[in-house]
Amino acid sequence: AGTAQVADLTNCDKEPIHIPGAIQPHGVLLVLREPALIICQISENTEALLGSRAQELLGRSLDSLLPASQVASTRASLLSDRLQDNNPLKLTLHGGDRERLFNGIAHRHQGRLFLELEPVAESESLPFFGFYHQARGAMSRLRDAKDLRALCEEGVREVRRLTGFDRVIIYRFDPDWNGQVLAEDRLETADPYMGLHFPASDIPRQARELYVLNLLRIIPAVDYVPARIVALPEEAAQGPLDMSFCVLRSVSPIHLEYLRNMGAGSSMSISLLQEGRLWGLISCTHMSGSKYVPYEVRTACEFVGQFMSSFISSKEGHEHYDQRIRTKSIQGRLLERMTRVVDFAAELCQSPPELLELTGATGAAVYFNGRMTIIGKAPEDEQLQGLIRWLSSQPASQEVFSTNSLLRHYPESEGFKDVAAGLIAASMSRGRHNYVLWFRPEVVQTLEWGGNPHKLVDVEDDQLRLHPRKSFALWKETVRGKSLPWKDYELEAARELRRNIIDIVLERSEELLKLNT
Ligand code: BLA
Repeated sequence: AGTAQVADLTNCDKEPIHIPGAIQPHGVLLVLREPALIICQISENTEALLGSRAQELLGRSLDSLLPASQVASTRASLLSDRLQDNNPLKLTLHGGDRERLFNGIAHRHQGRLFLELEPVAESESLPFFGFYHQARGAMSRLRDAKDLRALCEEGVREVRRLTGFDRVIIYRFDPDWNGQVLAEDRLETADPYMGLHFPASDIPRQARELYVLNLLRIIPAVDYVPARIVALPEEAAQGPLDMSFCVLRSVSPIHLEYLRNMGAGSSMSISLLQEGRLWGLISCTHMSGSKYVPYEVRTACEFVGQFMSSFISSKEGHEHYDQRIRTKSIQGRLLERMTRVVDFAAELCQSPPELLELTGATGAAVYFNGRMTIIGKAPEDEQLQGLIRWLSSQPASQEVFSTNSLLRHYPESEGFKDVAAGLIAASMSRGRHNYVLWFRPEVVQTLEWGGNPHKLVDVEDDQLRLHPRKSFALWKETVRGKSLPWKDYELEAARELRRNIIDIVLERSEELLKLNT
């Protein structure tokens, strides 16, 4: 006691979110000692749901809360090695003046048996058959999606249809854990978040680690009052309760503040994994108040997430395959054009702009035998001369140099980062400093050219300290001076073009030699 750290904006990733010592109060958490199923820890909010005070329930057996007819089957389920297969247990508990039906969600973790009880509303019993039909339809639509974008669009539609959240987005992490919204299905009146980027700090490291293990989480009411866990003395002595796998786990107050600031009453998110890593999230928010999603519907959403995860790599693979095929055909056409003419350097910079398409650049320059030709958006001639002097003064190492942050290597590029924050430089010869250069602008500029979907409000407003819009602005700061990264196949295309040019040059000099002898 006394050493607990208060989480704030500077130490987000230190907050121990797996041991909050409390739950969200829409259900009750029990920790049971096997084999007698003695209640050794319990959340304080039992009076409303079970009709007795938590202190009265501590030390009693779960059996004493069950109708006689359910004791044997409940024990068999809970004491089984594969207890999770039986979730949810349908338990009738007599709480005070009446009986109530609960979904019992059980798991074991670190040798402890957890049972979480969520009251079942009359209206929510989705018959298995209806669920099966919905899931089957969803599966085939996800499987048939033609590419990653279609898969994500189908995914958000499906989850929104299953749950009725006001907004469902798919959020993909980049290699630095910043996120981008790839797909969105929302109430027409909600702000669009499509295309926005958010910094890694919005979902800190320990949360991302937890979400790899535990695939779905829900916050039905962001204004909830947490219910603390009370324990028998000998239990309390064993240290804090690890709630990594609890569905009722109380969530980070900082995140709750974030949600409230964005006007959300409720939130749910589902992990999307690739090769054991968090690839992205399906994130749902409800703007019109709180929203509880029944266990069966959550399970259906978790399935949608797992299906999506299993299709992502093949859909992404398709996309890369298509792009590779396109690159090949551009390469073929460029080669054909170069061999046809004497001045291939000039030809490379003629329209159609295949040289740009080859690497997905917005500008390029070819510097050959002292002559500069450019295409698209490129730095001024003097700036290019300076860049080439710098490139050729570098220790001769790579034949193709590339970066998405030229500023970091060459601070003089500050003056032209709006056209060349990213660079590929293919060197054609050692002595003569012949180069093909490709450029990309700062990513922030790309966004604005691409039509920023969101008119930013004044981000200095204190209310926005924690807000997606503020996050978007923060993310923009972190990518100042950087371009979108070059993809592997784009770099490979640059290397291939370099080999082609060297071949042509060699061939021509041999022809010249023959003529001269
Ligand atoms: C968790 N942050 C999350 C989660 C999401 C986001 C989806 C998962 C929990 C959930 O399902 O609600 C972020 N939600 C977003 C984003 C959008 C959205 C980007 O709807 C955009 C539309 N968060 C911050 C900062 C900190 C922070 C600055 O912005 C820390 C200082 C913390 N976010 C934080 C923590 C969690 C979190 C600690 C984990 C919550 C938990 O599981 O306990």
